[in-house]
Amino acid sequence: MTDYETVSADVDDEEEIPEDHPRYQDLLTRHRIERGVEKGITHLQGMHAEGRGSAFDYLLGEETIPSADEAERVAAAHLLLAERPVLSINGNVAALVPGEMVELADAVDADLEVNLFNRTPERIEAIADHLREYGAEEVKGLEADARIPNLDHQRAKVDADGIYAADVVVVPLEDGDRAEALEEMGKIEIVIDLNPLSRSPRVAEVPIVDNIIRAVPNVTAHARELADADEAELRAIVDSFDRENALRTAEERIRSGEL
Ligand code: PTJ
Repeated sequence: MTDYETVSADVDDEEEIPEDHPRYQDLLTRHRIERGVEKGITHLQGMHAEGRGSAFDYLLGEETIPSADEAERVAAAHLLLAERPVLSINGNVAALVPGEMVELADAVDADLEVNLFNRTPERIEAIADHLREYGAEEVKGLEADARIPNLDHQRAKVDADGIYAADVVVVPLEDGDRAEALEEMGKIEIVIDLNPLSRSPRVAEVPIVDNIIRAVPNVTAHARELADADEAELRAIVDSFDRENALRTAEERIRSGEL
């Protein structure tokens, strides 16, 4: 047995997790979700969601596969082309990648909007405060003065000048109902989800089958690299993308077990 296996699941600070631990990303993710629950940001159900995600990530080899990297570049191009891009934040996203979402919003000039399945005023406030601690200047989702049509749960509540009016929406880690309803509204959706069979990546214009902790910084890196690209170049990147191939490649990788 190595010393690594004795790393406690309840370390006080994520700095205590050794970066060269073979399961570093998984330990870091679990730690952030636990802290999110303690801080009132992440719902307990978020732990189940994380468990599902981590099983798929294990089978993907816990790395960004080439088709996901391509999808992340296409996502960056869509966000740079967008008139009103919005990044949707739930309790898992806020716990896992708060600073990374703020950086991406900054790189592509997007809004951040809190949108929750298990919506309470306390959680909305806690998440908005958390994002502000990580440098967000404006956080949408508190007004909730518009509704996504054909969706009868809390996730229908959006800001009229946020997700409701957006042309491109980043939708990470959620089930498919809202993704389908947003698609019916004609939005371009970029979905980050480790399960290629889940409904949300299947309705997305750009399905990103990757762990959000790797995906978001990589979309930002692509956006920075494409910052000076002209519209024709960005459109060519977007048009060349084959979403079916991205989903198929990820599923094959997971099913084959060839790491
Ligand atoms: O904060 P709330 O109240 O809005 O609730 C959020 C949760 C996550 C609880 C809610 O949206 C939910 O129950 O989602 P699901 O239906 O469990 O879907 C989550 C999806 O995200 C699953 O397909 C997981 O495989 C995937 N997933 C989990 N962790 C990650 C992930 N995908 C990428 N990166 C991850 N770290």
